[in-house]
Amino acid sequence: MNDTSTGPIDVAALAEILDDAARSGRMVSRPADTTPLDVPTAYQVQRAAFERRRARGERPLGVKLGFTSKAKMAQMGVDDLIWGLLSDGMLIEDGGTLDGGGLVHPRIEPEVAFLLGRPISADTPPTQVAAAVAGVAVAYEVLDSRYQDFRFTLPDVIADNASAAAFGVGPWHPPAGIANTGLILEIDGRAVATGSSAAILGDPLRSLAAAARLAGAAGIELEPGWIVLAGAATAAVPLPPKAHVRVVGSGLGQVEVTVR
Ligand code: OOG
Repeated sequence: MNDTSTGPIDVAALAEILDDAARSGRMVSRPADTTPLDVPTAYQVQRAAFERRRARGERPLGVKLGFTSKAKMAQMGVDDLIWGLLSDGMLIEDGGTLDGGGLVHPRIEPEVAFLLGRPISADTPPTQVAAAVAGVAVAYEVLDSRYQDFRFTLPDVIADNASAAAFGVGPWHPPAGIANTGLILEIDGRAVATGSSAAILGDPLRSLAAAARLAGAAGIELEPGWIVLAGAATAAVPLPPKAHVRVVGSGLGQVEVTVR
C-alpha cells in the first residue's frame, strides 16, 4: 500500500505498531482512546498491517468473521460483525503445537470453517454462495487482542485484525449442511464450552455470504483454496500455557492443538 495516510490518522504508523505488537506479543494502547479512528480507516490499518506480513513472505489464506454470535457480541460488548485476514503463517497443522510464549493473553474458541472451491465476491448471489463451498471442517481460532484486558471499541479491534493470532482446521468433509452442528471445546480433556453452529448467524453459510460482501467491499475477492472461519459458536475461553485442546464437531471429527 502506498498512500496510507488519511486525515489525522497515520495508517502506516498505526499498522506498524500493531504488527510489531503481534510479532512480539506485547500490549499496545488502544488507538481509538487517543485518535478519532473510524471503521473504514480501521480496515485500512488492518490491511496495511497485513501487507507487512506479506512483505515478510506470508501468504493470504482466507478471512475470518468475528462477532457472528450473540454470545460473542455480549462477551465483548460490541454490536456489529467484523472481519479479518488470515495468512498461512497463522495456520497450525492439526495436532500441531502453538508457541504460547509469543502471545499476550490468548483465548480460544470453537468454530466451523469453509474451504472455497470457487471464487465468491460481493456480487455472488446468496443462492450461489453454498455452491462455492468445496469442504467444511471443525476448526478453532486463537484470539489474542493486542490491547490491555482484551477491551476495545469496534475500530480498535478491526485495526488489530479482529484479534486474529492462529487457527487450525480438522479434516475437510464434503460440503454438507452445517446449520446445526454441535461443537465441543475441550481443554486438557474437560469440556469448557459447548455450542451449536446455529449460534453463528442462524447458519454459518450466512457468515460466508457476509465474508464475501465485507471483503468484496474492500476490493478483495475470496479465492478458491481459501479458508473462511465463520466465527465462534460460543464465548472465547482463556488458553492456559501447556494446554492440550481438542474441538469436536458432530459429523465433522475433531481438531487438536497443544500449547507449548
Ligand atoms: C474479536 C474477534 C471475535 C469471533 O469469532 O467472534 C471473533 C475478539 O473477540 O477479540 O473472532
